[in-house]
Amino acid sequence: MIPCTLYSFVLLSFTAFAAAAPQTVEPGALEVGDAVTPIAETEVVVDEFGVEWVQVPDVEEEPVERRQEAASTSSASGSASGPGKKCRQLEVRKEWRDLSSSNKRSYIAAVKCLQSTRASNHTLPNKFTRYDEYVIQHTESADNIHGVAQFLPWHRHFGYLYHQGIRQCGYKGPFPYWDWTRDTSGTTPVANSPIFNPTTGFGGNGVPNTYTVPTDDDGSAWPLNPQAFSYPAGCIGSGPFKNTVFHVGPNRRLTDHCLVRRFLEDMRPVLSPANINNILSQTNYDAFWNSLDGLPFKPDPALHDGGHGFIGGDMASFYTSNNDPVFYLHHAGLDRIWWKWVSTNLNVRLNQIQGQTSPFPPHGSITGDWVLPFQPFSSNIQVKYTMDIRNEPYCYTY
Ligand SMILES: [Cu+2]
Repeated sequence: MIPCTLYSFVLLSFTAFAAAAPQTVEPGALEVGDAVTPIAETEVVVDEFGVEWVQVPDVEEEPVERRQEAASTSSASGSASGPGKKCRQLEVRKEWRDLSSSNKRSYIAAVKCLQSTRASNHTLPNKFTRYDEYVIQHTESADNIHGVAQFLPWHRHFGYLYHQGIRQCGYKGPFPYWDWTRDTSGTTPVANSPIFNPTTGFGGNGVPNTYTVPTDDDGSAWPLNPQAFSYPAGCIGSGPFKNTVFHVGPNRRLTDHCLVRRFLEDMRPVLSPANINNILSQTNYDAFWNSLDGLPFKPDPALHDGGHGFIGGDMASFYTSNNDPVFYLHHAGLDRIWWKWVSTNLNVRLNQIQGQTSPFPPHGSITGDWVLPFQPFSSNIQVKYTMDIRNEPYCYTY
């Protein structure tokens, strides 16, 4: 993942992450727009694709015991060094609207490449694509990774696996995320966000009466939310995915269908700076993840499900929400909020994992050894190896 050609354009900058100074007192709430406490002076190298690579100073050898432990866990990256090893350089992820026009085009082209490449699993019928395989994996894991403490770790690793696929389809720019507050801090409808621009984004709203929701019982614990698929839901009427045929979903079905959306501006408050600052002010991991996760496990919407509910249609399908390519920007946005929260008190929070492992009794209690399910799509990985994005296989920052 290290680019072979690096520009000689070198910047010295103060970065958002760093080896933490001893810090045991909980700091005040972090404002959404704030940079995380600058600590170390770090070199940033910008490559020809516009990716900023933060050079990590003093990558020392891992203690032998830890290295062996890491080596015994199969690495999802396929690298020999294994998960948990400090990265030599970190890719800085970018908000969608901060990507260059050519990177936006290239990213969309890579998504369409996944959607037109035959699935790696050849036991699937011909029509199934590499993109569909990510949707199948989300479906298979869904009941074990939502409404639980491992929700954030699982989706972090899943986002990394998707980024690998996007890279294999030729995208070399920064991996994009969605900062909802850039849409909700003003008065412009979220639907007018550059994220949903028909030419430089992911296309817009559904066209009413162009999609009929299946009404059969799909046998799932979380049936389709009728509101998310109700009038004026429909096939998207613009953008690069307007004519794309998806083969998985909605929910636990296998049907050929268009990408369905139904924007719901009512979700605006849960995507607002005030709501996100409240999430960032939580003082332990259990309170933190609970504050960003709401429906269908809690009575009120929160940031995670609010983003799904705002877009509606496929994004609101519990099992197959990642049919909508915006899923990955939304979840990278959540991943960023998690990292922001951790960065505020690295000493305490970097390895802090607490909370239930099942939304139903007996709820269980998570530890770092909890195994996140990715088979047969990829290797399983333990929660403890997902906690630090500056470690392999992740190697990124925000
Ligand atoms: Cu999910």
